[in-house]
Amino acid sequence: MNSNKLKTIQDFKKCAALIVSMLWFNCLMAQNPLIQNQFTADPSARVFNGKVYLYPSHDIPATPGHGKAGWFCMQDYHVFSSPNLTDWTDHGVIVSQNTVPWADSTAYSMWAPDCIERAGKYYFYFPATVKSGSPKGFSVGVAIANKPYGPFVPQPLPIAGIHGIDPNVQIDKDGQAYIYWAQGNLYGAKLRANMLELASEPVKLEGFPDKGLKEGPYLFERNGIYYMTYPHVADKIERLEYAMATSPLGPFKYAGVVMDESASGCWTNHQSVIEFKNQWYLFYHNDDLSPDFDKNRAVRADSLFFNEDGTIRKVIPTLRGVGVTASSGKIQVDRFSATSTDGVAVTFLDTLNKFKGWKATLSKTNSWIKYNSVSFGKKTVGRVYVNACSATGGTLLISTDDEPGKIITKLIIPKGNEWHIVTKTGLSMPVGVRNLIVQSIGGGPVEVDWISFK
Ligand code: FUB
Repeated sequence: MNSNKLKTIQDFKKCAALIVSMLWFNCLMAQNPLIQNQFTADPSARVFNGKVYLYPSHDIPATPGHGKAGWFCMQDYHVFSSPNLTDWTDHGVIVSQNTVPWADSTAYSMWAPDCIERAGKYYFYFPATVKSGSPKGFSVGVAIANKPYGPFVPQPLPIAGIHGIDPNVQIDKDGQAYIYWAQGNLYGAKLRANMLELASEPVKLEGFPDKGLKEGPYLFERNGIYYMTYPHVADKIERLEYAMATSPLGPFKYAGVVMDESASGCWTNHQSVIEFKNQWYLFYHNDDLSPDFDKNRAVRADSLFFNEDGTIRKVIPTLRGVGVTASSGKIQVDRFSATSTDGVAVTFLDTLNKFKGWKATLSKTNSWIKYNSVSFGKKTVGRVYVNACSATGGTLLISTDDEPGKIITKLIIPKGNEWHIVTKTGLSMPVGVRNLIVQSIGGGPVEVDWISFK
């Protein structure tokens, strides 16, 4: 083959790969962590108008003159929404330390927020360091909007009577609103109907372990039981616990652990709990995108279940997270539901830019990865795309494991040091929601970034 012809073929292949990647450009992340284009923490999830809205803190790395090195650095809040817990939209900045009249715009301390709807208005509660006046430290402010994603207008002053962090607001069945916050221990008070002023003296909530920092209160009600969830340093770092009561301000009774301390050692955790389409979910955070610095966190979600007696079953954190993944999107198999363990490693694609995400390496014959709940739709014939790299060359078996289990294809990943999208058409496709299995069945190690079907 002459060199001109070869060049044309190479150009064509590059062009085809570019077009294929552009087709996936708009797909947002669906697994844990939920948001992978920025650091997010302290997730307060809410269901408004049939969608899930996520109000997290927004961690950023401190830079000289902006925030304190080695500490939390947060200057604003974004809001995200999802119709299905799989596709997330970033609605951008809703409140910033530069636009809150009473907040110190040099403090970078916009910590854990919350948002609630009352009579068609959305009230966004956030802690920040006060600019001047007494007492110094954290107060809690409110910003109001007509839509869950803003625009939010901050109130000129913080809520009188609250000094602390991590506001959480709930409206009880009788219409009475309550606000909770933390200041080493957990506090609560009634809110007036305007949602801007306390209607009762703050009380220290009772029934929690005496020792160890408690913060991040988040209350929800189910079947007449009020569940107060909170992070607590029972030992060295935070774990998520809960207590139960029969009224919104308690007294509470300690009921157990919702999530153990993070295996990665992330010092903080922070939670919210929602019911969405008949399933309960726990939102929390970890340090997935910044394993060497746990003040740059990333929010996650996993399913939460109750026992018959109303107690909460401990949630085991997963990478797979929640929601059904469309087979036509990028299925990030490194966010697996299960693996063979032996011969499977998950590492960053680019350690200099961790926002690019992860890859899975299947290094041994028969090593495998399972990714559950992929929606294949109704098409019975299709094409697979695998973004892979194999220095030695290898073969993948792609199948589904559930009844009726199905081999979709055997795919040869050619030898080479470059990542490329390997594709094969004319495949007999599974239909409906299936668990996907990717297995190495020969050759050498294969690195896989994502898989997709069209
Ligand atoms: O994000 C800053 C603080 O870390 C939060 O306010 C706490 O709940 C902890 O997550």
